[in-house]
Amino acid sequence: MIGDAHDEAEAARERMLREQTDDGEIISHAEYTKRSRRAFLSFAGLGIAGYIGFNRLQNQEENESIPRFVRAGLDWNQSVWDRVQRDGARARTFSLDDREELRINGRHGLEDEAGDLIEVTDDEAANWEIAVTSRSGDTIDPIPLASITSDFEVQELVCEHKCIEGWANIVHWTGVRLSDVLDRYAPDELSSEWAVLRTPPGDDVRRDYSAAIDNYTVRHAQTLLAWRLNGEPLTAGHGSPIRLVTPFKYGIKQIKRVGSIEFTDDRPTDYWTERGYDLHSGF
Ligand SMILES: Nc1nc2c(c(=O)[nH]1)N[C@H]1C(S)=C(S)[C@@H](COP(=O)(O)O)O[C@H]1N2
Ligand SMILES: [Mo]
Repeated sequence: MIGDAHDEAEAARERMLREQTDDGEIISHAEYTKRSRRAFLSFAGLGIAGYIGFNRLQNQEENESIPRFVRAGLDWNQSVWDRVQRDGARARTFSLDDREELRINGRHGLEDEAGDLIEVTDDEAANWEIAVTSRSGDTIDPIPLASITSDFEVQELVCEHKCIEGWANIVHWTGVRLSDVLDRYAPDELSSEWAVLRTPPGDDVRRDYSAAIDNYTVRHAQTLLAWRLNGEPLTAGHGSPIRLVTPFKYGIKQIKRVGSIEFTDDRPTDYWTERGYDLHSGF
C-alpha cells in the first residue's frame, strides 16, 4: 500500500517533470533569426509609417527630436525585441528517459594544492554567496545561495552537454534562470555586454577557473544557475554548490562552483580564451 502511494507520488513527479522538460517547438538558428528580424521590421515599419503620418498631419518640418508617441513605439519595439531574443531560440530539450551519466571533466578551481577535490561542507553551502562586481567596478550586494535555491521559479532542463573534446551527454539540470536572479540582485548589470564568472579565489591563482558569457547568454531563458544534476545534488567534481548551465555553449563556459560574477562592457578574457579558445565557444 505504502509502496503504491510512493509509486503514485513518484509517477506524478515524473509527469510534472516531463511536462516541464519535454520538447517544445524546435527551430533552427536561421529560422529564429528570420522570425525575429521579420517581427522587428514589421514593428519598426509601423513606427515609421506613424511618424510620416504624424508629420503630414502636423504639416511641420521634420526635426531632430523624435515625437513622443513614436519614441513610445520604439521603446515598445525594443521590449518586443528583448522578448523575442529571450524566448525565441531554444536549445533542443529531451525527455527524462534520455538522461545519461555525466563524467567529471575539468577540475580547475575545484582542487587543493595536492590535486584533491575540495569538498564544500553543508555549513559552507548554507552560507555560500556569489560576490558581484558592477560594470563600474563597484562591489555590490552578494547573491546568497539560499536565495537562489528558494526565491525563484525552479527550472528543469534536459539538454545536451557538449565538450570541445568531442563528447556529449544528455543531462538533466535543476536550477533557476540566471536572468531571474540578476533581475533581483543586479538589475542594472543585465544590460552589460559581458559577465565573467569565476570560482572562489584559491591560494594558487593559476588553478582558478573563469568563464565569460555575452549579454545574450546571460539573459537567455535556458541559462541556469543549477544545483542538481540528474536529480541529485551536485557533487564537488560537478561543481557543488552551484554551477552555470548554458546549452548554447560548449562545456568550457559551464563553470562549476561559481564564486563571483563580474560585469563589464569591455571584451573580457577567461580561462580558456587565455589559452587560445574562442571567447564565444557557442554553436
Ligand atoms: N570550475 C570549473 N568548471 C568547469 C571546468 C573546470 O575545469 N573547472 N571544465 C569545463 C568543461 S571543459 C566541461 S566539459 C564541463 C564538464 O562538466 P562536468 O565535469 O560536470 O561533466 O565543466 C566545465 N566547467
Ligand atoms: Mo569541456
